[in-house]
Amino acid sequence: MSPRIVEVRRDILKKNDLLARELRDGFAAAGVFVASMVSSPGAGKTALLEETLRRLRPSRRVAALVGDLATERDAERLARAGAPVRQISTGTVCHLDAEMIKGALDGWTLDDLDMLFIENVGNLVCPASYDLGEDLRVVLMSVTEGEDKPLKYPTIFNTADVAIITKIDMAGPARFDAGAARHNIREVRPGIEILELSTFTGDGFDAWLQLIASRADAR
Ligand SMILES: Nc1nc2c(ncn2[C@@H]2O[C@H](COP(=O)(O)OP(=O)(O)O)[C@@H](O)[C@H]2O)c(=O)[nH]1
Ligand SMILES: [Mg+2]
Repeated sequence: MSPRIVEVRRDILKKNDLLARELRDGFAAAGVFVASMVSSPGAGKTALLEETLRRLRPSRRVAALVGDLATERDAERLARAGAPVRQISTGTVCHLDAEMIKGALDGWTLDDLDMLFIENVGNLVCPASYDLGEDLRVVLMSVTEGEDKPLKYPTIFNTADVAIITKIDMAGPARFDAGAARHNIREVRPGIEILELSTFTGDGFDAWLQLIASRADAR
């Protein structure tokens, strides 16, 4: 990369960081806990969030923002849980940024919410550098992706607060080595909390809900 391009990129990221700080202050002032989800396409973010919204909704005022290049499909799936949901269509952009979050929140009263979930565009590269003002960044990795992905895409893993290994109902057929996956995740992000779950069978799901509730209550 030439110095000029590096400079422009740095300015963009700085602008994003300032706006993300503004968002974070606004969320804190309104008492909204914000969790963002990142993963490769198809790791199970929408399925996990749909079930999360459904299970939290009786006791918490939850909402979601979901980013994709095109279509409203994920927003339609998440809306089935009965929570307010907005889709952010990024066009050709491979990540969400703070400005998109700010725009998508337009017209929503943060005081009416307890928790906001953000599903980022499915991608293990671009979303890593963009702070969205979230309290918790969760990276998902499914058992069919290969245990080496944390080593190949370290930035997305070492900027996350929690890692979830998804689709553990398929661990056997995928010949998934959980020990190796955990080792590789902690190689790039020492000490990170790692959960294993299946949205389909519900195995491990309670631990995820407990984690979210305790992080939200602790903030
Ligand atoms: N076996 C299995 N498949 C899952 C699970 N969760 C999601 N899937 C499937 O994985 C595919 C991608 O899920 P989706 O939620 O759209 O992933 P996203 O692209 O990360 O939002 C879909 O076919 C889901 O039905 C799970 O716990 N077990
Ligand atoms: Mg999705």
